[in-house]
Amino acid sequence: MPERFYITTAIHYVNDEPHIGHAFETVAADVLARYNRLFGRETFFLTGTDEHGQKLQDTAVAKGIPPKEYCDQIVTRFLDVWQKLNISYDNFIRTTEKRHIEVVRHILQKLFDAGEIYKSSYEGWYCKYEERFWTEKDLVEGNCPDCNRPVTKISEENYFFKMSQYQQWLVDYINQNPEFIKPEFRKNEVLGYLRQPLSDLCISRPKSRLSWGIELPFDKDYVCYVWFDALLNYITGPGYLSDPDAFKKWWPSVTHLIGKDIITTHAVYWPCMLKAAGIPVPKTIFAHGFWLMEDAKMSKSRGNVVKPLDIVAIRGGDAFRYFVIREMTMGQDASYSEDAFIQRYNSDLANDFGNLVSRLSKMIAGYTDGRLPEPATYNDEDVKIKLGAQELLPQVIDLVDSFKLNVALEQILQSIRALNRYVENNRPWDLHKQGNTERLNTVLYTASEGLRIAARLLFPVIPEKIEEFADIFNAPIDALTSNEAAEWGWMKPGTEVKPGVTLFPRIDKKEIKKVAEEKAKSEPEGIIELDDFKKLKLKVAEIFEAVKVEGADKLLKLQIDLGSEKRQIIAGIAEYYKPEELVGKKIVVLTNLKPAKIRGVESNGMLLAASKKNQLTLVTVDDDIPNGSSIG
Ligand code: ME8
Repeated sequence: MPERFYITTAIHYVNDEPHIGHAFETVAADVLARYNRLFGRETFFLTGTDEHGQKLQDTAVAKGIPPKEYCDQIVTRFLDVWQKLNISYDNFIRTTEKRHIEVVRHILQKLFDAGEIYKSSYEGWYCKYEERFWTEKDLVEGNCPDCNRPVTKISEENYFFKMSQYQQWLVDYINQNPEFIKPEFRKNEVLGYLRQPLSDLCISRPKSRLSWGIELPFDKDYVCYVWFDALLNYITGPGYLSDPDAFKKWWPSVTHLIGKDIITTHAVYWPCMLKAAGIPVPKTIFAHGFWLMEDAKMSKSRGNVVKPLDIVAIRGGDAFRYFVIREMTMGQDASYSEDAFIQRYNSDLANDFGNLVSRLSKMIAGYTDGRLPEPATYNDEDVKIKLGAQELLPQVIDLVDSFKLNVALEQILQSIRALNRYVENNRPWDLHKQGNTERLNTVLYTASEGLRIAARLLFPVIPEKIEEFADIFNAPIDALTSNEAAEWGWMKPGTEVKPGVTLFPRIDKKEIKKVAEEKAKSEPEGIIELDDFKKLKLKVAEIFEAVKVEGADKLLKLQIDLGSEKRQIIAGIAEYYKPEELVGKKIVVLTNLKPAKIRGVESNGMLLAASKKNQLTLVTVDDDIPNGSSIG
């Protein structure tokens, strides 16, 4: 029976477009899927989007469109990015699809009928952002322990899944199955979590509070908790209800590739849910680390979110894929910076690999009849190259199977560097001058065949470029990636070679700047996202003192009352208002502007005013609005 490989990513929330973290996860799953196909294993790759829940409902409401319509819009952005990154998923699942809703309702009913779900009243602290309840002791300084946002006390009737009864079973299972949670330190983290008593899981939300979800089959006043819904995508995808034979084929030989922040839902809730439903648990859950931006956490409020398409615009999808896979030790965090990207691309792809391809193909064109020459007898150095190339495949299989994708790439690049040294040592240009055709032919063949074997193993990471490579050596990509092509000697002497293609033109910093400027020009001017506007903290303030700034005709120094605090701001309004006219006015102030010194005087905020030619009027609000009220 052939070996099988089923890989999933987390399904991504569609409340925003994909960032480098989402893209890394999807590329990494794609690379694993493509390697497994290359190793001759039957493979199924599932990815998709998580479309229910509070965050999504809130975002759609804020944009003024129905949630499903909003999901339809954002999902196209995900699909666009996945297409540009060459993601070869076998199935894309959206949790709003009928096939998934049926599975969720089926499992809920099954667990309800089996007495695994009960109704109870509950009082707890609810974090709207994380969409989950916390107990008093979980809170950190009164806030959500996960995201540090404020929580609200909620008391309501809900449905609960009897998760607590599976605690001991789960601990034993984790201990007995070292393949289940990876890397090892994450396994220990989960076991640490399971040292505390496990609670039952609240799996419903009353429709009065949240309507955007899958209705419980046994109570139409409730929808399903978004995580209970989302996790089930992994069984919907391969056909749990729609195609039981396919499901049996793929399940449970599944690897869930997820980020470190969602390990508890995957390694605790999910196996308990499956156990209760009588479905075997997944083979492996692998938690990768996070992408940081120049060592800092990415966040919208910091404005440092790395968008994959900005990098793709520089040198295409393959350059992005190579960078993220080479740069991240799976399991650890990694950091993006433009310098690191340029450095990695130029040294590995442009210099080591791209240069060798172009030099070799040119030498074959220049020193032979444009065809791959017939090698004569191999000397020790040639044999070493051949053996190195033959050892590469088993090494890469081992590394890929243990999720060491960055090491696998380094191994392949080392073999390419060895080929570069081999060409330098054997100096085909001198052999050509000397008329030593036998040796010249052997060197050119050995270097080309070594390069082809390495390039074949780069296919899962840079598929588009390896297709171009295959074209240079006149091999259709399907042939190059077939099992037979793993063998030394597969490329036959006499094969026509196309010379001089530059697979990876070098990049410099100036060029990146130009690409960014062109992108900025092509975007509609002045359009901002709602989230950009939300960054502005506008508040009502009352002016209680106003004086002129000495030596500055246009400036007034204002003392303002923001309810919870008093501040000083400097405003260029002296030509339009006398200081005494201003006292008592309720104005609108941008409060989170970086403090600045204007003519040596501290200004902490900025007032809003309407202006046209020689006119200026302050933006004011009615007197009965309390100082400090938010605007927006
Ligand atoms: O958690 N670096 O969706 P999501 C690397 N819908 N990975 C990152 C990251 C970063 N900076 N930020 C996020 C959800 N991720 C749920 C999953 S699965 C049944 C439901 C990863 O869109 C994150 O860890 O917030 C997760 O694996 C994935 O991106 C989707 O995150």
